[in-house]
Amino acid sequence: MQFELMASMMCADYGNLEKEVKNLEEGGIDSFHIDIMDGRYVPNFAMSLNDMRYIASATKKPLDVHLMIEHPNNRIQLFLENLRKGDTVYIHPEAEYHPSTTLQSIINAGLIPGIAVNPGTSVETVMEMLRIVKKVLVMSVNPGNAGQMYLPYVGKKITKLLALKEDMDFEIYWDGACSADKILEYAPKGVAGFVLGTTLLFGKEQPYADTLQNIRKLRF
Ligand code: S6P
Ligand code: MG
Repeated sequence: MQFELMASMMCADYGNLEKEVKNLEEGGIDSFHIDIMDGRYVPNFAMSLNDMRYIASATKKPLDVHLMIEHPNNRIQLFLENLRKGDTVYIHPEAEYHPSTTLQSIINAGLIPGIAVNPGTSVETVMEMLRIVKKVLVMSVNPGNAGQMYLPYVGKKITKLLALKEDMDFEIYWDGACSADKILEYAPKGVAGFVLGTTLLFGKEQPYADTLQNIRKLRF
């Protein structure tokens, strides 16, 4: 079964970031998920521009940049100019007056445009944007923190999005409290990738390579 695994780098050990990137890369991670926060759109500060720049310099794997900031269009160039073809930038539509303008800036920079959909945001609210983006990051926890509980009502939204993805030409990604049983349930249904944080990947006794291999060996 084909699916992507992304490492949520806000959960990494910042005392050993170079080693963390290397171990994840050697362990077979597909991309690095970068949670950028401004303390306003979400009640936390996680990663910022310099963290993203460092990880971009430390790996050739794609970056998956999740902007949890108010009015990203005001500062989007700072991020775009430090990214490469094949990297993705997600915005939260609620954080922007004109999200389609911001998505166009991402497209114009040659990057992959995405939206992040909060647990309380309906598919109907973002319907027109589904025509513009290539990726939809479904938040199965409220944005802002790692280590939260999965919100089960998000499952119905994923079912709705799965029914639309072929016609509207986008892929669905999972972000928040991702466990092996979620991958077992949703990869066969067509969810293209999963962000791995404290639930499955970080802060465990197990080396990243073993965890990632065990996920790839899941019996669907
Ligand atoms: C949350 C953020 C996520 C988390 C990730 C952590 O605001 O967008 O990317 O870092 O979900 O995973 P976990 O398994 O600790 O919930
Ligand atoms: Mg995220």
